Amino acid sequence: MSNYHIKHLEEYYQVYRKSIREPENFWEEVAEEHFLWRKKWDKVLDWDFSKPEIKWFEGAKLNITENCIDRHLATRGDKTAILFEPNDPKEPSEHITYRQLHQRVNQFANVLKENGVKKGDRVCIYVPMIPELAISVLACARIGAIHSVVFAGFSSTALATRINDSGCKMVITADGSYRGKKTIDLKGIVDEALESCAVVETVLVAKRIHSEIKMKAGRDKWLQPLLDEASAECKAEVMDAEDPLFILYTSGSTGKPKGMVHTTAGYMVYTAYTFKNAFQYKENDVYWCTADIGWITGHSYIVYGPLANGATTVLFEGVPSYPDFGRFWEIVEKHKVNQFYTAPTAIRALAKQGTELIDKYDLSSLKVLGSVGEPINEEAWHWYNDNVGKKKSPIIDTWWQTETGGIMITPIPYVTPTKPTYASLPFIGIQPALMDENGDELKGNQVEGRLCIKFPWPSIARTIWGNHERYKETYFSAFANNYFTGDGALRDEVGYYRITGRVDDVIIVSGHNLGTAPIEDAINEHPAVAESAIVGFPHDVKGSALYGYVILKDAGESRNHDNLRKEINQIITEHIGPIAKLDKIQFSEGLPKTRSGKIMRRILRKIASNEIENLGDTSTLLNPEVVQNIIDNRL
Ligand code: 6R9
Repeated sequence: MSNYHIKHLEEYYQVYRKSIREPENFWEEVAEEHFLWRKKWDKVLDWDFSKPEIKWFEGAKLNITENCIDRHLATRGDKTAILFEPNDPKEPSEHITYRQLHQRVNQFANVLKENGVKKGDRVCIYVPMIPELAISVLACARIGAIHSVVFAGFSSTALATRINDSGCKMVITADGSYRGKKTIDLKGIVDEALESCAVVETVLVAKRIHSEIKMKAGRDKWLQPLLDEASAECKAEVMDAEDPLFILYTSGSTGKPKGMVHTTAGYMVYTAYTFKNAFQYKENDVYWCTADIGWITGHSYIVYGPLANGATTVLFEGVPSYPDFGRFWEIVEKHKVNQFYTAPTAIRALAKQGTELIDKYDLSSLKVLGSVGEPINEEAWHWYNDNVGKKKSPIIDTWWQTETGGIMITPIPYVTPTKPTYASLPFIGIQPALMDENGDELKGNQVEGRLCIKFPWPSIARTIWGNHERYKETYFSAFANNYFTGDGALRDEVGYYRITGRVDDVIIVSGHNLGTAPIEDAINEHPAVAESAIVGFPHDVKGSALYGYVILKDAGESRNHDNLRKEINQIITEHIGPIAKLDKIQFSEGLPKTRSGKIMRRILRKIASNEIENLGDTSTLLNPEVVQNIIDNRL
């Protein structure tokens, strides 16, 4: 198991250095020792960032589902692969063993084939967080169909755009979904979307909420009867290393969503290797990532990474607030969860509830706590560390992107000493660089700039579906021969990285570059503040000035708002300096967020600048209703 499982800091540095000096040898060793290949590669890596073209393990043949399922049958056939925890805690959880997963994926794969899906075809998966979601993803991979999962909270318009962009001939969905107390009419949304999707021939419908839905003759089919008829044996399609495995859409700052294309071998190797190390996963651990499979976090760290390691991965259908805000902790206790991976936005929402509901449950099984999706502010970090981890479970603040496929910068728990708000050190094989505005690399420590990656890693997205030019333009044009992440970062005196936020979030006030994250961190230190977001707005003298949107913990906060404003600016002055003081502070009920919990600053920026006529598309927001409220109360 050389190199595969890092156990102390010295070993990290040793392995890291090797992975940088001899990347091809390093990844070849990892690939050889831990995976099942139908045929090994002719060449480990071929790359040219100027085209850009990146190929890993060229010439190799494999099927990722044989690595995620079949390979484990001999030793882990009766081990739980997927542990399904339903929305309603009264409904029993379901343990799907590796053997059962094998049968169910094969049956599903046969149903796909019988319905005309072939290798290379695109299949849209619009399914809530139920076992059929993971199973349909794997069934596509089994037969070499390219899955395009669309988060089952997106609107019909967003769904239609994605179906048409990649030309999906089939949609897999469910009658409806549960979300806390609510049910959502998924099939109705699909029907609406398909009015503008002529490419779709077949819709397979899983039964979840047993609602009355319309089935269109010749197009729509109930899934279960087809599965019942299907054989539980389906030979895995033999894929080339660089055959596309999936498309996943990510929204750009402008224009239509980008269908990021991930390919087979490199993605498998990197997600498996990062999973094992970033979570220090050991046989018999129970691992839980609260993300939705509709996001990259769910693809890489609910499905592929864990299953490639023969792990037990929890799949949770519900929400953190149902039936109450203790639900996450109840699940941790019930399944004795060892690794828990969530997002800062969830941590802040839970922190708002205090600790009473945490104290009710036994969280002693926890060994590793993860964070992903946005910078984790200092207050949330400490709350997570003190109350959930009881100061004994390291927090891994994992920085990465849909485009990177896997975790890029993270502490390795029990190996890398953590530092609040720092994603810390690059993962094995990752070569970050910070650039100044002129495109020159900032060498040494204590520097801040734009975050790039200098050298390819196995799971980098290979293109944007149908638009290689845009791929080149977006990621490889800003800095020659570098992948540009779009994020800003600083490197501290010991070489730890702190992500300062999207570069488009950088606000220049009187010539000073200010990242949003450190200022928001400071504001959130105020005891009355639950969450905040700052944006720039035009200012005669300063160029830009800062506008803050602040959510108070107690909406009925009786204290004088002007005093609160003064106190907030005082804290900012103490933490960053008077240059970062806010010109305007609006107390609002909520912040517009994407479905994955990222603040939509584009909208806040427009409101702050009084450009409310043209707010752009708000339909994919988690909470479109807060927008009007913010507009009405703008300063
Ligand atoms: C995995 C995922 C990517 C963007 C990324 C960055 C932000 C993610 C972060 C983080 C600070 C972290 N981001 N993790 N910022 N610290 N630990 O979230 O992918 O949805 O594509 O978002 O999210 O800005 O560029 P994706």
